[in-house]
Amino acid sequence: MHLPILYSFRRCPYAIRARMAIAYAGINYELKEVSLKNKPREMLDISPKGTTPVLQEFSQLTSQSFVVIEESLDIMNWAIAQNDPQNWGDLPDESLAIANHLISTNDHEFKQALDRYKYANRFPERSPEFYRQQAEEFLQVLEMQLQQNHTFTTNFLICDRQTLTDVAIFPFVRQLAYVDIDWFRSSPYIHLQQWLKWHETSALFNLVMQK
Ligand SMILES: N[C@@H](CCC(=O)N[C@@H](CS)C(=O)NCC(=O)O)C(=O)O
Repeated sequence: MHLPILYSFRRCPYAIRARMAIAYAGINYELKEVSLKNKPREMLDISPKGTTPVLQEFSQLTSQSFVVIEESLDIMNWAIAQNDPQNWGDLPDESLAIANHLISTNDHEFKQALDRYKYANRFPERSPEFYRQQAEEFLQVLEMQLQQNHTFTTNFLICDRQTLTDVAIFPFVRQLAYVDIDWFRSSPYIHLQQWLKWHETSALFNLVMQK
């Protein structure tokens, strides 16, 4: 039997969330760490757009390549469709729209501001602080969400437990925090700081970051 292959780049936030969902679902897979500067031909052959992560699944019967999934969110959903032990995908109906909206804002507006803040020298039209303020609009939304969902240990974005939404967004907030960790730690986003700490000290995150 041919295990699914995940083409991944260790520090890529999209790849991190895909690896977390696959590990959470307990799926056995073969990890292929790629260099973004020198992407392997086998990966580009199945996914010419050339972004990580890419998941390749093989038919059980023929061992032929069977499904290629080129978007990290789709890989997360593929994983939890197979096994979802803590109901990451099982959200209260009224929360579904919020969850989708948060992930979409993360992947578009927030990601763009994050890149500009992180690589501010490539976007000299404005200061790093300007881009950070753009990103903070989303941090404020997250902070408000977290305030609403209390637990004893930490707060989560959608309800009183970790769901796919937390995992989909956390690697990006982590990236932003470490651009200037002193700023982040002294920022007013207290719940977000706790939430980030909870996720980055979790066994799951540390498992998928192992070298
Ligand atoms: N929408 C894609 C985005 C993936 C993505 O942009 N990954 C980055 C790495 S973090 C990438 O591969 N960039 C191409 C490159 O740097 O050549 C997804 O969710 O999987």
